Amino acid sequence: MRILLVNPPIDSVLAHGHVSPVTAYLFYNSAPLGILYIAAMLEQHGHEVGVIDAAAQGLDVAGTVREVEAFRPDIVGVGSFTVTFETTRVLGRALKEALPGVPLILGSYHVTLVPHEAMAQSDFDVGVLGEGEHTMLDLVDWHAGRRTLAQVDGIVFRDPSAQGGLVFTPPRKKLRELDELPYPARHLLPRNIYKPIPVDDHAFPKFAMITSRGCPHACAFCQKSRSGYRSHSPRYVVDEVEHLVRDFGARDIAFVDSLFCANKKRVHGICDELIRRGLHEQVSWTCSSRVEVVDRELLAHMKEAGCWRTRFGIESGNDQVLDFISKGITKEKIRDAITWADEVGLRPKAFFMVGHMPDTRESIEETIAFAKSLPLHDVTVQINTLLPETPQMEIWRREGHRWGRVVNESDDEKSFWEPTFVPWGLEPQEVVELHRRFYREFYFRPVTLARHAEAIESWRDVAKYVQASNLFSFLFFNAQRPSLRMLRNAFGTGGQGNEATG
Ligand code: B12
Ligand code: SF4
Repeated sequence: MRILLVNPPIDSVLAHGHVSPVTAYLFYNSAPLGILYIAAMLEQHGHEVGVIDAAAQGLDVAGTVREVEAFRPDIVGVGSFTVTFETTRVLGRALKEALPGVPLILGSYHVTLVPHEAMAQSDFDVGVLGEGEHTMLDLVDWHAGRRTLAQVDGIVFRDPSAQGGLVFTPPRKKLRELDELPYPARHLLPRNIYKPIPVDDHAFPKFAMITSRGCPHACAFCQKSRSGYRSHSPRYVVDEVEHLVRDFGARDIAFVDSLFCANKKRVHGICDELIRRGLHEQVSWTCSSRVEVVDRELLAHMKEAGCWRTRFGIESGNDQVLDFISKGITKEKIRDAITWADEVGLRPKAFFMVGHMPDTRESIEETIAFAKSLPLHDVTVQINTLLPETPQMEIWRREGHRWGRVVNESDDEKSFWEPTFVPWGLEPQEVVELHRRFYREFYFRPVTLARHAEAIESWRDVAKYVQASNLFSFLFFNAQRPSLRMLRNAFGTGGQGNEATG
């Protein structure tokens, strides 16, 4: 059977007139691994599979429909996050008109989290809830007449005679033996279309890999909280690294697991195996961790095995906020982990958010000061957004009025970079100003500039910073293009810059 899997275009995002540089980098910097795992599984079972990453390939809805038609698929699957759902809805309608007899399957986070809403608002025939590898194989069987939809676990499908017009089948069991999966079918996408953001661009080509699924923790803002952690064995992980180096010429790998370092023994095992096979000299890598999991010994071993960066979720520098978001970490632990990572040469990067429910101007200022007091090399700062089915959304439903108000209902690209939820005591513009100030205060310091200068080894490194000047001016000044006046203001030679917040 011919099956086409699509990562949707971002027309609704583009419709805002001007795509922010953050979006331009974020939407195109990593392959859709979920889709590629499903594609690999279908190929393994003898099907002809195509993959379109419409956003990364620069296709709009009309262009995507043309590509889909050209493939002549028997089944089309589209995977949508919440931010891309609006375009996915439009794409679904266009595909239904162009290919009326072809079953349209909707998968990935949005339909999994809010299935009633996603199905009610779209023309997809079936929604796949959770992991899609085995469910898609069963759906192919259904299309071939070998089983009914009711016999496919983990889906929602339309049935006018059912209550609400939808039937939910029993949940699909989570995959236990991840090592049985084939590697993601990266060969189905054009080569090297994904470009890392400059501060994450260590060596190219760079590939994303995922070595575990889910997360045992329960941070209030996160959709991965308590999602059942499972991992690949060190051997499988290093086999895949070897495959990426040998078959794709990988020079850098981002392990994009929610929590790569959940299990120290496994990470030591991966490091031992990378070193044993000499891969630590051929490819570098980065990963995520939690501060309370790592120790100096583990971080040093990672460095020896080729890791050049660890990413830590810190989120706030205020104790009450850390408690509220159930981060389960203390400032002391944070300081220890970041200091060790820096000492062993891992160039630590941290994620922060401003606009947590209990945040005030003072707590955000405390967070900025805390970030600056740590030996961090880079930060990513986002504006807190209430995502569906997170513990934070539960709090909002229960007692939201205590904490603040929603100022923008949209789930579009503005989420995370412009306020949607604003705590009482703060104005939306103030949150934006504090967010951009966080970036300016963190980066425009001799110590951070020196750390970045140290990492510049070639003209390519210089060029990537120049190319990203629009990204920096957006993050630092909330402006689309850099200007000399902004820089003068930033370095304190021209008074306070209105451009920064205007
Ligand atoms: C890598 C990653 C990215 C990469 C690649 C994204 C991609 N298209 O895969 C990049 C950097 C581009 C990215 C960007 C963003 N991301 Co992101 N990302 C991740 C991350 C860390 C890993 C995703 C992954 O590869 N998982 C591994 C695969 C195997 O699992 P999977 O994706 O769940 O796929 C399975 C099922 O979902 C399902 N499935 C998936 N697709 C399809 C398609 C079909 C047809 C079917 C049937 C099934 C199906 O089957 C798959 C295999 O079992 C996750 C967190 C996480 N650990 O999962 C966040 C996550 C997915 N990202 C998230 C967000 C919010 C974003 C951004 C909005 C960030 C931002 N601030 O702007 C953007 C939006 C990008 C976009 N185009 O929509 C949220 C999603 C929330 C939501 N409700 O949508 C997550 C869950 C993080 C979080 N904890 O909140 N992201
Ligand atoms: S923020 Fe990180 S540690 Fe917390 S629940 Fe989400 S994935 Fe897990």
